[in-house]
Amino acid sequence: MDLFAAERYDELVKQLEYHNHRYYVLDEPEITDGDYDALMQELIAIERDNPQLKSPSSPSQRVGGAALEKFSSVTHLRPMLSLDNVFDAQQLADWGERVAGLLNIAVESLAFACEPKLDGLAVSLLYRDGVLERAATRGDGTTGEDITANVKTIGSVPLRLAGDNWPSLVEIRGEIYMPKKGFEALNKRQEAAGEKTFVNTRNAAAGSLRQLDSRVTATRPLELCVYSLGEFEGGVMPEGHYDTLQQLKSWGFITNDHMRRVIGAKALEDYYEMLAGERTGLSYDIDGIVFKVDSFAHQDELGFVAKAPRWAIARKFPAEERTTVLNDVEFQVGRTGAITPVAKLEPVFVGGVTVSNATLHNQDEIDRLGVKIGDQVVVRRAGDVIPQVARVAAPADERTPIEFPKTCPVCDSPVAKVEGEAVLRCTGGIRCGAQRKEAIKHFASRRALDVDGLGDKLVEQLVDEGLIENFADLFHLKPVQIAAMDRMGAKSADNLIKAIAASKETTLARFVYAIGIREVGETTAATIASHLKTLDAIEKATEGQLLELPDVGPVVSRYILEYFANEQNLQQLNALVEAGVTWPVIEEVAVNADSPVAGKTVVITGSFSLIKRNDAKDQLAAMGAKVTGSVSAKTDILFAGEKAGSKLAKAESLGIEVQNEEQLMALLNG
Ligand code: D41
Repeated sequence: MDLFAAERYDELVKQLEYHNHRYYVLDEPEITDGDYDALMQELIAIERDNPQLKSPSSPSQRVGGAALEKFSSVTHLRPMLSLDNVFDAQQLADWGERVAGLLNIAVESLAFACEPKLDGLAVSLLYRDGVLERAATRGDGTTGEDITANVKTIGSVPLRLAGDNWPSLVEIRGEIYMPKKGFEALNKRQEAAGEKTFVNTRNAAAGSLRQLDSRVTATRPLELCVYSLGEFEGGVMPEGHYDTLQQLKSWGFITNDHMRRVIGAKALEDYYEMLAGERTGLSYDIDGIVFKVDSFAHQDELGFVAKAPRWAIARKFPAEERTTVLNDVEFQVGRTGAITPVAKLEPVFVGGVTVSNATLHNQDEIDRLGVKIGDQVVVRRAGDVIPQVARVAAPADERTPIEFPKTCPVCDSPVAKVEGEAVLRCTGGIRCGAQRKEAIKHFASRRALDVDGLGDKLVEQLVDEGLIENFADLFHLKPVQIAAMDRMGAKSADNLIKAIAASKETTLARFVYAIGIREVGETTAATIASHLKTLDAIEKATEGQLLELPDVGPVVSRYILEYFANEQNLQQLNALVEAGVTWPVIEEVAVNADSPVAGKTVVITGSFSLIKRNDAKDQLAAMGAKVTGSVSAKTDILFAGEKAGSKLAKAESLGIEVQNEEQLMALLNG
């Protein structure tokens, strides 16, 4: 090997790391972009001639590499928790009092860390012996996607930790976001290139990180701001949040320079007011303020409830509101025939996106708002929430009342209102084009039969062209028919045919969910499948049997009975089975009659961090418990997770034994 090359290589790596840090982290470059590029090109040339020199932490990774087929999934070493929210000063003060009370400390002397809540994507970076090994999205908190190649292109992410005293393994967590300036520049570039622009900084950051080609990510103005530690081995943990951020800074990360350590509850509110005032002047978007109990000893003592730590809280900014004009109201027909009035608004930029449609829900909501067409209305939108009409700002001089149609706007069938329901429904059933489309979209959706590549637009077109009228027709589509649709070619048609064939192998739970019985969501479908075990048994189930099932009440059982009493539905199901839709046989599980819950009636409510509620239900049932859906005098134990709500209150008022997640896990683990 060329010794000179090896020496020069090490020197270049050091120089590039140094200048990278000066440029991206300190914002104080010492050399021009051109000089930096020249060093990078020299490095890349040496790597090309001496591939054995190139390491995974080489600065050349910053420019991106070969595109991936797809992201692989990553299980986090420790779950990435979420943040609970509060929305006003009182709730924030209550939180401060509550944590101080739990710690047995006067809130006036408790130390908190305060920082802006960046509006980006939470990520986890794993460093082994100081080298960035893996970067992953938060995902659902337990598993995320491996985005290592993309993250390496972000200039402010150290590929190797600076300084020393780093632990042998450390997981560092933070937010990847796009600063406002970079976002505007990116959108200008996109527009000039005839590419799609992004509606807000968060979507732009997400879209840029989700690129399979890291060379594209390398061109996007992303930043990382770090705020916590996950797994930590072979080193000395800092004592609290504030110290952690100092440590992270010394390792070469950017931390938020608005972070403050304060004492007492009053300071929390002061900090909120101060930063809320500076919000628009910040170089990045924030959607609230995060408050954390500073000391790790205190954090450990407080622990967490379900998925969120007790020791942290986000105070969200109020939903943004804007005034615009209600130009018209259109009526949309959903999968079950529900007719929803949709407000057609003069487009208005609110909460980070341009809004031109908002749901008006139903007649009751329209009456409550007292809104008529032509009025000035206030539109509200917070974060990812669906835009809403909050109230009438000013009635128009000439106002047109909103009138619900007498017949379905799609199929002209009569509409009906059921006693006790606020919604109006089309009575056309599957004969209604809108209901048919929605039903087929639902049938093919990810959580149902999961037909990859069968998007909403394509379903609409296939129905409009008369190629599919019911679920089973999907399985008889020919490649040439699909290839004739918009934006489809022979290759994509072929892929879709394969995906449709693959979707035939499903589970009974997915199948029951897919057929779209009213009020039967994923959870209820899974319950029905796991208890009744065969489609035949489900078809023949009596009201009594259905009411025995957890979470099935009189309304749901009536819909199930109605569904299977309908001859057309039964023909549909037969046609699907004949087309080859199958699922594995559900085995009988042995019931353990000696467990502490054998023969007991239990209810499980709220959310849990270590187990899915349905899995807990199945395990409890296997231990001989009767798991039911509502708390009554007959209930023996309520297992309550986070946000347990009314069931917990009822159990307490009835004096029923309540157990928390820890106790549940201890029970399940024997
Ligand atoms: O700036 C943020 N978006 C932010 C998010 C922050 N400053 N701190 C955070 N702290 C946490 C805990 C307390 C769980 C370590 C967070 C988040 N979590 C978070 N972001 C997305 C989910 C959770």
